[in-house]
Amino acid sequence: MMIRIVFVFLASSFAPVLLAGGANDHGHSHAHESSVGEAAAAVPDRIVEVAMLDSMRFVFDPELESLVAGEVVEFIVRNDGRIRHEFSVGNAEEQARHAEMMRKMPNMKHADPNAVTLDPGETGVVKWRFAGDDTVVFACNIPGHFEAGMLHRVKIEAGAS
Ligand SMILES: [Cu+2]
Repeated sequence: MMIRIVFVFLASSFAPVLLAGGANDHGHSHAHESSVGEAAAAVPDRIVEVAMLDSMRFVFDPELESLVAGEVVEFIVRNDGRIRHEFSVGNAEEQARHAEMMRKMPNMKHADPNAVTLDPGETGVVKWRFAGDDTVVFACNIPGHFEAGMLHRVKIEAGAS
């Protein structure tokens, strides 16, 4: 139910942005179509563990310094802190909108394909197929966390064909 409300909120508030960005090309546009790819059910090309810490850091294992268009990465995310954290995938603009929404509804817990919100000790999975050549922003949008540095940016490289 919560997801549906959020979806409607996103769709109504940001439709002009989506249209301006030309994201609506094949008529199957939805809230999680992004310039950096989409959630994927495919077998992952690689698996990356992500620890979320109260020092407002993501620790990627192995380190995540590059991404290639077309690859599917499964992120196994674990909250090693004592407070709630979130791991979300998006471009800079999407993360800014998401942060704004979180400021309005700070207790919202995500079950969206592009994000997991985890209480201390919890584990979650985000599986994502990267596409395009934008810069991915991995972010925790719990109010104050992004501002404190809880983000990681990686530019998507063109894939070998
Ligand atoms: Cu956080």
